[in-house]
Amino acid sequence: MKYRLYNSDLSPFAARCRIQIYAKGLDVEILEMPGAISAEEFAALSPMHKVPILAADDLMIPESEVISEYIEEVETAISLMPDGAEERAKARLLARLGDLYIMLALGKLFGQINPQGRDPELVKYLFVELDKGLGWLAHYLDGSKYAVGDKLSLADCALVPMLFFASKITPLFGRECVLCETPVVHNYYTQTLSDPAVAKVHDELEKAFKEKMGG
Ligand SMILES: N[C@@H](CCC(=O)N[C@@H](CS)C(=O)NCC(=O)O)C(=O)O
Repeated sequence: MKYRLYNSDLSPFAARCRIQIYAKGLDVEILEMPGAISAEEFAALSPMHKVPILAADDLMIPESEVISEYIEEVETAISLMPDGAEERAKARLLARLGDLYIMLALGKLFGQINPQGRDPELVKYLFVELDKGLGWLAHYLDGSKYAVGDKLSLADCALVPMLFFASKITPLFGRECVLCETPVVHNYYTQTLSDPAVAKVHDELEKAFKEKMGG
């Protein structure tokens, strides 16, 4: 199978797929958007026009969660799913919890970074939502190195990029270390960074964030 990932180094959703790709050692051509192909060519790949998109030969797969599940099903040599049904449910729950309750709030906060035109009521509401999401994540983390046990899983691929953004964005609103306020989440985040695939993507995120935000 020939793979291409339409990527943005700054996208937490694309970062999720890259952690998985690196951890599995897959041969994937990574195309940085915008720029790798024209906007018209990109628009023709999927009606959502969002990165990431995985091209697997001629099959175009959008949506990071769907890409991850697809890769997991076809590239089985190294598994990023836990062994038992209970642990698998937990991995899926944590990734979903991150998507629905952490990343959604962070994505909207991203749109409020510029103090000019910021909506203080909306920001207040989004922080309530983010705190709820982080609290729910804390509830399910058990102090293991990874989200589920002692092995990297799709849950970590989803969560680490989100926590990176939480750590970078919230100080711009005066919350210096939102992760430190939830120690179990902070410990999880820092411990997971010792994983080579996670560390590589974390470096890519740092670099892309610096280029975009200048610091
Ligand atoms: N639910 C999607 C979200 C993808 C997404 O929002 N990607 C952003 C970059 S972080 C994007 O391409 N935005 C461009 C747009 O919305 O036009 C996923 O999980 O892949």
